[in-house]
Amino acid sequence: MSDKNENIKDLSRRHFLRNSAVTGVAGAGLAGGFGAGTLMGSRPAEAAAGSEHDVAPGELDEYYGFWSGGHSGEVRILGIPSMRELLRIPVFNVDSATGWGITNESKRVLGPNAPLNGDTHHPKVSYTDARYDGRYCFINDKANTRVARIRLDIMRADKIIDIPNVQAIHGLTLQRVPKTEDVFAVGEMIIPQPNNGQNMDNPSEYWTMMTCIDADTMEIKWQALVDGNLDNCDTDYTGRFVAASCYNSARGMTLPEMMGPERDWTVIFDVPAIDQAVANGDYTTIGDSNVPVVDAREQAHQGRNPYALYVPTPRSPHGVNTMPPEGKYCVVSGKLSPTCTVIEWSRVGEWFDGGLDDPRDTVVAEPEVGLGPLHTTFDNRGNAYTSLFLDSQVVKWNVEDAIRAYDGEEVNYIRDRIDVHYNIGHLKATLACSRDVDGKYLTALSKFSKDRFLPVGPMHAENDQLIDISGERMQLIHDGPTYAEPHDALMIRADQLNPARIYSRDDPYFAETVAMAQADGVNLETENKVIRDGNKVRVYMTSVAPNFGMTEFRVKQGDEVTVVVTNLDNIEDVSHGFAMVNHGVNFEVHPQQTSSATFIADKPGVHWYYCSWFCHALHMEMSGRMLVEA
Ligand code: CUK
Ligand code: CUA
Repeated sequence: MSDKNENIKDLSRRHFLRNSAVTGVAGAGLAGGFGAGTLMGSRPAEAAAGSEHDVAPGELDEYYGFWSGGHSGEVRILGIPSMRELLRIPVFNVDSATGWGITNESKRVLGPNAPLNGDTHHPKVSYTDARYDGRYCFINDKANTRVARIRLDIMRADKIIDIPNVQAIHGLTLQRVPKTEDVFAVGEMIIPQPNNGQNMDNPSEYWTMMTCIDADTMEIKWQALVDGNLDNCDTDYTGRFVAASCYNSARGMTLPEMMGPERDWTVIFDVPAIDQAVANGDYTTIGDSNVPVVDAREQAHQGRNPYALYVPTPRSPHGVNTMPPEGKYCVVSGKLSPTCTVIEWSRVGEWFDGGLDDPRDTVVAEPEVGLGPLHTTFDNRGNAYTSLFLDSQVVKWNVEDAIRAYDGEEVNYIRDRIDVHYNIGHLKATLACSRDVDGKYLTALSKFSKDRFLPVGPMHAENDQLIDISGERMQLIHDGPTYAEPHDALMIRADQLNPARIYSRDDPYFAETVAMAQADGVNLETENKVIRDGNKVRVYMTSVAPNFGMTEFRVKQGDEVTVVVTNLDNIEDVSHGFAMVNHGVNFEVHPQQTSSATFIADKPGVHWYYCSWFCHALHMEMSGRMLVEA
């Protein structure tokens, strides 16, 4: 930001304060006081028009928002339009509050030796007939090449898998029709195949792949080898195709090399054709992995590639987004090109079925939208909204008009622009990845907040802004500081989710712990008992506010101790926690839940444990002693 802009902002803030004190309302005319020219189309005063979108204390939001937490490794749930953060779901991180990464139940999901960090980008909620069905949220881990599935009844991950043969899972998307059976995960970086220390010096032999995962079993169905680096992806509304943006088609290793060619690709996969190839045994495997790998590179095929269509797309395309509600078009955002490329899905079908010769014939528009287009979202009135990283704007444009312009007609397809603060990455409108798109709100995930919030040191908050898109012109209604670092988000109607209020005693999340108790002959709901098995000690206790069922237990120094707590409270929100002082152990035990953690009692003496979740007037007294004999 230049000083001049700073001054303008400062002025407009003071102007706003003065005017709102007088009128109590910030009118749209406020900015006009400075002349539209001075403000260069920036409309900061409209930020104050949010009162009609306020969610009063005690009132509930209209939408659930699912936010990626970036390199915090988590997924967050926000209420929209209040932008109130409702929950953090730990996934690829260790979480002190819930004990994710500490409990045996979470470690079973994470797997042995799981990395302690992650980088989530693209949360996607499962579909039935292209409508959100509220069953699962899938999320990628770019940092450690994993994919997780989160159960949306208990808001905990129940499966996390490593993806072989690729590095850095970035784009992630789901089959929409007839329902989510396939999960598509994009491997971003190109690597030698196999990546075993041989052939490291020949980048022209580095490759990456698209991975298809079974949504129910979370087993990998196949991988498809491609040309170039893959980036983002999205599916169509028939269940046949998945498209991925592909940058670095020249396979460069350095920035200048990666920016070489004028055009990269959008790679579109014919999913049933690849399924069929796998069924026919027409695949290889690589290294230690037994995942079927189908060769979808251009060079592997004489004539028409039956698995993948490479549509030349201007420079380093990034976002890939299918337009609702019918899913007629796919918009690929240019990033280094000021354009978006609109591909018509039915023409992709024609190409695969032999009806079109030139892959570019699938393109029906290529509007110029502004500098640094990254992602595109949609309303229910035929408009697209593209984030412009370099311009720090959201641009609204009409898709059918862009198609007419591409056909040579003189039409202006740009409808509106609004400044965002600052340098936006993803954006998403309410329900915009589903048939139920409603064109009400749009969230702009800005990468820099700079001067929008009180300074808190060198690390600044991100700024997730909410924009009202229900009218002709976009209106900024909320600034929401967030912790590092939301990439993508999605918003679904509140009625499309039906989370559990308390745990069910037969929840599979802790079924293995229940089975362990059964093998020990312990009834978790009624008994408090210590079972010794060599130097392994299992301590079973209940919790009912404000008491643990056991206020002391005795072990020997060096014992491996597993504490299992079952919360018998069955009133919503009466959660307990179990913290063992000086042992690095704390975990959640929500109503009717069983949780456990295992540690070594390596220090002789008295060690207190206490309830870490404020649960009762006598919460501080909810404690007990572990006596460790030397
Ligand atoms: S990416 Cu971050 S701004 Cu990972 Cu979807 Cu485009
Ligand atoms: Cu139980 Cu605090």
